[in-house]
Amino acid sequence: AYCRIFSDLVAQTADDGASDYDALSADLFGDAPEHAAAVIDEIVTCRQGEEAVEAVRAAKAAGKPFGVVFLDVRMPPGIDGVEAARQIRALEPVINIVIVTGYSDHRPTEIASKVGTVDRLFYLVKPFDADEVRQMATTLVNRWTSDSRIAGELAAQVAALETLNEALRASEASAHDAARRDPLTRLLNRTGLREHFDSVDRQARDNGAGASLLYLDLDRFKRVNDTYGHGIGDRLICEVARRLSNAVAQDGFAARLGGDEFAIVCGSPRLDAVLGRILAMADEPFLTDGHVLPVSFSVGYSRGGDEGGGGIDLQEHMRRADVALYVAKEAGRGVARP
Ligand code: GH3
Repeated sequence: AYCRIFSDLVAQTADDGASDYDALSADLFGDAPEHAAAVIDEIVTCRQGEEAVEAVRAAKAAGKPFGVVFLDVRMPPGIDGVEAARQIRALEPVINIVIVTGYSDHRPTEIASKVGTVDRLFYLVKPFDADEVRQMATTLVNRWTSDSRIAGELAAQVAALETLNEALRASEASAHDAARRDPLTRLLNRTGLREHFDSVDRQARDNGAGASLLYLDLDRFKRVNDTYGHGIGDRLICEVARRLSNAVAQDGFAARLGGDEFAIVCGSPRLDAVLGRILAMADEPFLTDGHVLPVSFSVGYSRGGDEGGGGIDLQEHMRRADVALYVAKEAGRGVARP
C-alpha cells in the first residue's frame, strides 16, 4: 500500500510562512511516523491550486492516484484552495482532502457546500496542534490502508469475473463455431453457408451481379467406401474439401452440405475462374495409402446475374443448383447448369 500526500500551498501564503507547514510535515512524517512509514510512498509539493489539480490528474492517468491532498485556503494568485478541492474531488471522488485553514478561514459548512461533499473532507486549523495532527495522520493512514485493501479485494474480484467472462465468451464462440462447421472437414455446414451467403452476395452485387452457387457431388462415392473402407472414404472427403477451399480461394467459400455433397459460393464475375479451378482439381490424382482413388464428380450451378437469374435469393439458387446437379448426374455424371 502506498499513500501519496501532497501539499504545500501554505509556504507561499504571505502571512502564514513555511514554518507551520514544516511543523506539520515533521509531525506527519518526520519524528515518529511509525503508522505512516509503511504506507507513504511519495510526497509531491505544488505551489498553486491549478498545479495541484494538474498533479492529481497526472497521477490518476499514471495509475498511481494520490491518497491525501492538503490544501491551504488562501493561495494567491489563481484559484483558492476550496476551488482546487472542488476540481480535485470531481477528478478523484474518493481522495481524502485536508483543508488547512487559519481560524479566520474556518467555515466548514460553507467550504463543504462549495466542494460538494463532507465525505473525506477534513480540516486542519492553524496554528497546528501536534496531537490533532497525529490524530488526523492516523485517521488518514488507516482509511487509506482500508481503502487500498478494499480496492485490492475488488480488483481481485473484478479480475476473477473478467476471467470467467472471457472463458464464457470463448465457449460461446466455440459453440457458435461448432454449430456452423462440419466436424470432419472443418468447412462451413449448411447453416454456415446460409449465414455467409449474404455477405458474398452483397459484395458481388456491388460489382454488378450477385453471388453464384455451385453444388458438387462425388460420383459413385459409395463404391470408394465399399472398396477401400470408410476411413479412406473420410480421407478422400477431407482431400476434396481441401482442394475445393484452394480452388475457391479469395473468391468466396466452400461448404460441406453432408455426405459427399459440397457447395461453393462465389461472386458471379469469378464463377468461371472458380469453375475452371474446380474442374482442374481432378487432374491431380487422389492418392491415399498408396491407392489411386477413382474420383470423378458432378457439378451443377446457379449463376447470379444470368438472364432471369439476377437478384435471386439463396433458396432459389439452391433449387436451381440442385436441378442442375441432378441433370449432370442423369447425363452420366459431369457438369450441367439450367
Ligand atoms: P452418385 O452420387 O454418383 O449417384 O453416387 P454415390 O455413391 O456418391 O451416391 P450416394 O449419394 O447415394 O452415396 C453417398 C455415400 O456417401 C453414402 C454414404 O455411405 C457415404 N457417406 C456419407 N457421409 C459419409 C462420411 O462422412 N464418410 C464416408 N466415408 N462416407 C460417407
